[in-house]
This record gives sequence, structure tokens and C-alpha cells, in this order.
Amino acid sequence: MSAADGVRTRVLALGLALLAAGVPAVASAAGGPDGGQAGKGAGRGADAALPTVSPTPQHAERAGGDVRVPRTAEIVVGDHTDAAARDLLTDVLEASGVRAPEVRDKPSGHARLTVLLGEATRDDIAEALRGTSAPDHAEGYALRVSKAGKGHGGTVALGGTDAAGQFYAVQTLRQLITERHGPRRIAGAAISDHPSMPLRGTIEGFYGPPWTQAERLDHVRFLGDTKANTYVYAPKDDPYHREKWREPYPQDKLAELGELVEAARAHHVRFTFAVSPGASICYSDPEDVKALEAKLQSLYDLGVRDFSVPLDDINYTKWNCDGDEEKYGAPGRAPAAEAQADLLNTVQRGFLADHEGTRPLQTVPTEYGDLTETAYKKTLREQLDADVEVMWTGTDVVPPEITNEQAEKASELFGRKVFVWDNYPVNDFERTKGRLLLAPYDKRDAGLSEHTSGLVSNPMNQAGASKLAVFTMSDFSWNDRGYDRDRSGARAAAYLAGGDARTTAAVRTFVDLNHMAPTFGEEPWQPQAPKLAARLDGFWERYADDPAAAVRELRPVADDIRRAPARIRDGVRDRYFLHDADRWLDATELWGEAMGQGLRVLTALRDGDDEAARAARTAMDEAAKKASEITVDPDEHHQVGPVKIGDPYLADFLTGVRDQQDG
Ligand code: LTM
Repeated sequence: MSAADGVRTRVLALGLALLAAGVPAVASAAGGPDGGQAGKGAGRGADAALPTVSPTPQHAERAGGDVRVPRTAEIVVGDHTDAAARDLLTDVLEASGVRAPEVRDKPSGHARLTVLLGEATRDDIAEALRGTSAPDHAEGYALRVSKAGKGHGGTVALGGTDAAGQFYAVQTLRQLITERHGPRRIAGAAISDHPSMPLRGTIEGFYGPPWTQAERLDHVRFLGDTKANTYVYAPKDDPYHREKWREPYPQDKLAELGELVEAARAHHVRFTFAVSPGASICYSDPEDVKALEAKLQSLYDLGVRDFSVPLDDINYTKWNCDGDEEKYGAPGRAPAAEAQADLLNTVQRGFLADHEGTRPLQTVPTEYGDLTETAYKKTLREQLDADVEVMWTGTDVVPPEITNEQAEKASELFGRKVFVWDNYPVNDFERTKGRLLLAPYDKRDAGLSEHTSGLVSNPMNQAGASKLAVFTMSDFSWNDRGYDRDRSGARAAAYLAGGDARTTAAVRTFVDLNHMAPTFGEEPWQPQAPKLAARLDGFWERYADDPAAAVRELRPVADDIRRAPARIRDGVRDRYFLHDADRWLDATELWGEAMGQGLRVLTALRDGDDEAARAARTAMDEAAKKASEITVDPDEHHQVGPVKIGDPYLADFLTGVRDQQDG
């Protein structure tokens, strides 16, 4: 089995788990431009709500009753049917119980289910779309499910504006198939959809242990599932990306990159190769420019068509060679920008212009995290080729918020719409020590799509654990105006849980305990454990008032925490997530145990049973001690330290119990 096959198999494993369990049925177009409520309630009829689709479609509505998924079906393709979309469709139908769907270039006329896949303008597709229009927008699609007369069968039309649009139409269809009440059914939907932002996805741009090849292969498949189209390869600790940027990749590494490029393509993800020469380049030396282009060429030869030359985290007020001083003058912000613009323009106007199929160059300027006008930004704005995409992290590098006003200002400063590199959920900086960052995306203005060219997440050292946050970021970048943080967070948990309700609830408990997102400053931009904090808020007052009731009310919270790890280990099929979360799951179980024992202490004290109180206290302290001794794996985490769970709330609660006992 090839790696690409392996990736496809995993698509099935996860997508199918979701299909098998059925996705929660709620209105899918809420908040979209049309704001349409898709239906009235759960069920199968023409009046029922549609299943939730993520990312939220721009426009979705009920078009009729559900269509039952039969044992046999035909996929009708044409000259312009996208191969990746066709393969995914085959997988989706097979996973829904169709035996070996037949791929044909004309319908036989007696299939129970016919799925038309291709460009939206193809005659048969246009007719079957019955007025559901494919938006005139890159990567857009139209989808319509029509029931055949009084029978059980029907037709599904999947029409893309382009090849990616076809793939996304199938990703939507995957989520319209449910089996909530008997046989699997396709919801009778009419959807017209397109992304709000042209560039969406992730940049592996953190310090510390880079992802493994297996994690990256899994990740590009995941990005495809969330309709994200970009993965930027920029791991700071790949020596050939930064320090040894002049040196070619060794053959084995090149082979891995080639495999990744193919896998990304199979999921409509643009593998974007980044090489970061800024720490040692001599801008004025033609040999250095040649070395850079040779590196890009080696990746072009593997099929890469998207490139980036990041210039972040370098000293730009000193030159690396005398030649630069001769050419650009004494070091300073403006000369640095001039030298950088020269280099980037050479790549854009020379190398990329000469290489077929390439898209505009991307860069990260050295000033990437503020909104101050400087000689550096002015020079870059005036001299950098207008086609080059410029990244910006938001204010303060790890921004507490990104507003439309800020993005507009950044775009003015750089003379183009900026491409947001959002440092979330990255956990390579001091304040993230011992943390997984799992909260849904938040505090980014609806409307950012009008001021930016795209959004990528800089994720955690842990690829699998990053999926929860990245899922919600993909949702935002596809449809920022339709984004709803709670709905998206719930969908992300359900995705990981394969649609199983109990596992989804356990994942959400775990997310709450790992909710805090620090900034570079003192104040976190996402609070820790908001649900737990709310449950503990006022507990001691309530306990003083009515101890039995207070303990009774808190008991399910402790039980949920203690049981969540086992449920997650049992119900989540994603081995990358389970691997990454392992130590945090261990700690969660122990904290849950400690909290439960703490409640026993309180009950025993109330009953005047000192012996039982002492025994529970010992068990509580032991569990808490074990939990606080668990540390991160230094091979997988840049910031080493004890793992953090629900801090400080859990530890504070135990302190409160001790105070009660010790008087
Ligand atoms: O954000 C940028 C452009 N550069 C670096 C990242 O590589 C790093 O992961 C984040 C978070 O520490 N901060 C940066 O400044």
C-alpha cells in the first residue's frame, strides 16, 4: 500500500466513523449571507433540519426529503471530473454501504442513486442542480440532492467552479449522509458555497521538535477534510530550512518531501515550501541568490508550485557580508527592506515567472507583529513586487484579538492585503510550558476576509492535538461571517470523536481543562477551564450553606473529569491525537480522582467520620501528587515542564478541602 493509499484509508476510517454515528442535525446556514434557517426539526422529511456541515456553507437550504442510500449507485463523470474528488466520492459512498459504486460516463437510466460529479457547467449537472447556482468564485461549488418521484432513489448533483470546488462538494456530501433513524440517508439539501478567504490552512512554523512524516501525511488529509488548501512547510528546527539553507536536502529527506507533495495534492492542499535564508544570506552575492534558487528548483522538480521565503526572527540591523554594506549602505531598517525586496523580487520576477504553474511568492517580513509605520515597512511597501503575499501575525506576535481595523491598517502598511499567520495554537513559547491549547478559535472579527488574503494557523509541536483548534480556524477562514465559536468547537470535538455523542462530550470536557491560550504578555487571550470555573464558582459559599447539596452538585463534574480519558481512549480513533494527548489524559484522570476523593473528604467530615476523611485525604493527596509529577515528553515539546490541567482551579479546590479538614 502506498502512502497515498494509507492516507486515503485514514480518510475513510475517520470520515466513516462520522457517517456511521450520524452527525447532529441542526441548521447549517445560520449566520451565512442568506442567514437561512435550513429546516424546522430533526427527521427525514422536506421540513427537517439539515445536518451541520463544517465549514459552515455560505448558503444551504432544504430542497426536499432525504434520499435513501441504496446498495448500488452510479457515479457519472466527464472529461473534467477531478480525480481526487472522484476517489473521495467512491470512498464516501462505499463507507455508506454502497457496494463498489460504478463509475460511468453516462447514466444507465436505472440506477437507484446517481451522483453527477464534474464542473458545474456540464449539461447534466447544470440541469440536476435545478437553479442551485455554483458561485462565480474560485473553489466554489453547488450541490443538490433530489429525490426521484415516489421511489427511494434519487440524484445528487455535485458541480464545482473548478477542480477544488468538486472536491469540496464531495466533502460536504460526506457530512450530509446520516443514519440517525434507520438506513443511511442523504439529506435533501441545496447548497451554494465558496471560501471567504483564498488561502486557508496551517504553517508548520514553530520552534522545537518538527512533525514527523507520518504526522504530516495525516495532517494534509485532515486539512482536505476541513476544506483548507494550504500547508506551509517551515519548521524552524529543520536545519535545511534555516541554518543550512544553502545545502540541498539529502536524498532520503527529498523523497519524504516528494511523498508529502503528492499526498497534499490528493487532498487539494498546496504544499508550500519555505526556505529561510535571512540569518546568514549575503543579499548582494549572486552565488547566494543562485543557492536559494537551486533549493527552490529541487522542490519544483518534486511538483511544488507554492513557495515562501520567510525573513522572520533575524537580525536585520546588521549585514552578513561587506558586499551588502557596499551595495545598500550602513545597516538599518530601510536598507534591510531594500535588500530583502531585491531578493524577493528576483525570486518572484525571475524564478517563479520562469516556472510554469507557480503561484505568487509568500514571505514573512522581519517586522511581522505590529502596526507601527517604520522605514522598513515603507520601503517594503514601495519596493516589493505587488504580487508577493506578505504575512502578518497580528499585534504582539501572539495577538489577543485581530480586528478588522487592525487588519486594514496592516494592509495599508504593507501595501496589499496581508496574509495572517496566526500564532495559535502554537505552544513553543515560555508561557505555553506544559500546555496543550485546545480552545476553539475566537476573538477574530467577522469580516476579516475583506481585509486579508488568507489565514494560516501556526500549530502546536503536537500535530494530532492541534486538530481541535485548526478545525475551527478552517471553519473561520472558509466563512468568517458564518463562524460560531461554540458550534465550531462542538463540531471539532464530534469530528475527533467520529460522531459518537459520549466521546464528543468527553473530548469537550478535556478541551475545557486545556482551554487557556497565553499571549506573550501576562493576560491569556482565552481563559482556562471556563466551564469548570463556572461550576466551582461559589462552591464554598454553597458548601457553608448546604454541604450535602454542594457536594452532590459537584460530584458529576469530578466524575466527568475522571472518566473522560478512558472514554476518549476508547472512542477516538485518531491515533495521532491519542499519542499527543497521552500524558494530559493521564493527568486528567488523576485530577478527576483527586477531586472525587476531595468530595469524599467533605462528605466524611460532614458525617463526623474522621477515619474515612483521613483515608480519602490520603488518596486525594496521592492522586494530586502523581498528577503534578507528569511532565511533557521533551522529544515532542519545545517547552519542557509539568503538564498543566485545569489550573489553578483543580489545585485550588483541593486546597479548599485541606483547609476544611485542617480547620
Ligand atoms: O511568528 C513568527 C512569524 N515567527 C515566530 C514563530 O516561529 C514562533 O512559533 C512564534 C511563537 O513563539 N513566534 C514567532 O515569533
